[in-house]
Amino acid sequence: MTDEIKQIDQLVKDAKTIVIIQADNPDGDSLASALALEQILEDLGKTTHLYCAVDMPDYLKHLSGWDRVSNEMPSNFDISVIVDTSASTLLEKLDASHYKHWVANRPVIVLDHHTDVVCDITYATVVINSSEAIATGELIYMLSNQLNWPLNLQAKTHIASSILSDSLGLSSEGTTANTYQVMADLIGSGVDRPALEEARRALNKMPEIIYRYKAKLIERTEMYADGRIALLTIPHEEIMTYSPLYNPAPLIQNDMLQVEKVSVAIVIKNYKDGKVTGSIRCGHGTTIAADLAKHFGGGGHPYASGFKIEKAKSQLATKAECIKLATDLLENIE
Ligand SMILES: [Mn+2]
Repeated sequence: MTDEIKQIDQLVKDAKTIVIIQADNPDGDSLASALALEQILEDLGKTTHLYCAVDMPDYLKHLSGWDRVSNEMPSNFDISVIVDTSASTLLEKLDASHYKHWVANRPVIVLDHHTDVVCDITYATVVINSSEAIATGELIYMLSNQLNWPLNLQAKTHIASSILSDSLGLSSEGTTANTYQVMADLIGSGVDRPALEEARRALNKMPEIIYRYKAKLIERTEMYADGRIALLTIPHEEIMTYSPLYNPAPLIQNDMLQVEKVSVAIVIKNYKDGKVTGSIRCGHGTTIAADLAKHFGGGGHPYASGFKIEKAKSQLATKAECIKLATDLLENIE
């Protein structure tokens, strides 16, 4: 057992009330691993609170318990656990709030698997950033085995959801034999995988208006670098109209990558106040997503990443810079 694991064991043993924190970009792994941890810690007799500065997006609402996540924090707690991020830029909303001092003045455990990022959360007490885990949920499973933490069926189900989410249904590059082994153990001990799939699909159904909007997005997709980069810009008005119903990036990005020759799919959202966000997905063998996002102050994985610029000097220039850099990065890996 490593020193970090021993330290986590002790911190949890000594704590009565624990806050579980997700970053400003909640996803299937961060939510499911937070919910798994909630089950484990409650079974250990702890009182838990789930915190995220931003609302849970609709597409995650198939994960039962999502509605227990709050953007408020209790004033009395003993320790906190940050799941699925090591990057302080993804905790900006927490850092800007009065909660930051509450968190920073108590022990903080960071559980992550984004090994391209060195933890820069200055108030972290103990950090595990695992290169072996495909999802934070897998790391929690590993910790549970080592520390004899109880895993009830709901916790196991959430761990399975977190792994399926970050491995894109066990299909992504980082999926290892061990990932399958963990999934096999979970299913063998009662997790109903078809039910998880069905719940996710039911929630991912789109309203007709979104189906028709998708046609417009396909029509508007721009190709660069000899057809290797597909790029789409979503203007403010469309973000306002369609984003509450369905996030445009996941609506279109997989289809972009299904076009022959395309190996990078970029969706840029331009907000009225000058904010720009970018979502980047890469096809098999094209590992430039994290590098591209990092240039704009973001981060992520080799195949999936994102960035956010609070106030771009010029949204058009940001787009041009993104295309230029993506083209350069593509040439570098060739
Ligand atoms: Mn993750």
